[in-house]
Amino acid sequence: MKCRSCGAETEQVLSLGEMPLANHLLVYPSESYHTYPIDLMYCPACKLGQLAEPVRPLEMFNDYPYYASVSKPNLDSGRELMHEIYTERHLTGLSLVTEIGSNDGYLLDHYNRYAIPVLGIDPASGPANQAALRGIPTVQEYFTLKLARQMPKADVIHAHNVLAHVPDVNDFVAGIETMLKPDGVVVVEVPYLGDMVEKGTFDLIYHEHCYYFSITAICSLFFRHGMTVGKLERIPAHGGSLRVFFRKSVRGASVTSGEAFDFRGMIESIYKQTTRLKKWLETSKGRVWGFGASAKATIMLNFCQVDSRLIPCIADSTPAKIGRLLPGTGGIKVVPPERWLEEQPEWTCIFAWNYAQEIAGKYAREYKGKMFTPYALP
Ligand code: JHZ
Repeated sequence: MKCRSCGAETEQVLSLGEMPLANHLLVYPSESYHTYPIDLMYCPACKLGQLAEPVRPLEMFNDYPYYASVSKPNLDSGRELMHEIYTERHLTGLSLVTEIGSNDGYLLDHYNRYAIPVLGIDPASGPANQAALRGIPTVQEYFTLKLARQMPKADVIHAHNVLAHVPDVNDFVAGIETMLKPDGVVVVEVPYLGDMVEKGTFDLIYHEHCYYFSITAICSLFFRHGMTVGKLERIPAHGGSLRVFFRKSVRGASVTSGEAFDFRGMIESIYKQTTRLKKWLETSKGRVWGFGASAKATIMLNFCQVDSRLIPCIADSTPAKIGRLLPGTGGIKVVPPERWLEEQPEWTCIFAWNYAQEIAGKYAREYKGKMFTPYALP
């Protein structure tokens, strides 16, 4: 298979087998659902990880239950970033800040409070409607080059955790370049392939994520479309992410790094970790519930073949998830945290491990059991 970014030949580095769509939460236990293969390919030329067969976005984002505002760390980091950009770029009432994949407006809301004109673009109707209710104008469409040509030019474009979701990544980045003012800045965030491979966090691999970016991969992709790196940071989000600031420039060269990824080591650690988790769940004394019905939960539970006999419920504060069932788990049900606190199961596995500290801290006084994550067993 050819790399969908640079066109070079790719090689398969790992396979998770057939999996349901991670955010396709069921309404009824007997409801049918599709599974699709997850085969991870790697392009040695531009160092981009990518799924062999992307699923059509329409199948994943029309009924999308992920609301970024539910997780407070998202709001906090959005506020900090907004202040940084506001100060650096002296944004005024004449500026326009556009976010692609704006979800429920968790980031643009911070600009809105400073009366800076904003525009969101997101095809997922539930979160986009929520953003509109907050007063954030939101175009409910998939972002493409064609759409970019119809949009106003922006001083700042945010694209956080969205670049990996788009099969035609060259068209998407060409659209960003088209929508950006000549002296504008683009801020992109993606989970970092290097952290994922090193830590063995395979539950970040699911159909929504067509791509797994290295520094080389993201920089060469934007360079191909006339943009160079202003600043590159490694941030802790999602177990380790890249935050890259791009600007238009025809000069310079793409960044290449000496990155190398030990996929064999990652496979070994996946099998070691998931075998230990399954064994621990089967032999532990006391009830075990989950916390955080994240996309990662669906992948972790399906890969380990853990069902509702081992973990009956997962607590989560997202109204769109509560009452629904995780696909492929024999009916593990999403319940509100209040119900989990009433039950006080002896153990709680935090499947949203990226927020383990936040969740443990938030419930430290009310929850009497013990908490752990799939990657750090008790
Ligand atoms: P969370 C997301 O994946 C979505 P997921 C997306 N596909 C993406 O690209 C990646 O991130 C990078 C709940 N929660 O953010 C909310 C509480 O209930 O790890 C969420 O359901 N209370 C766009 O789905 C879940 O946990 C809390 O206090 O893996 C977290 O999901 C907190 C902090 C979270 O994303």
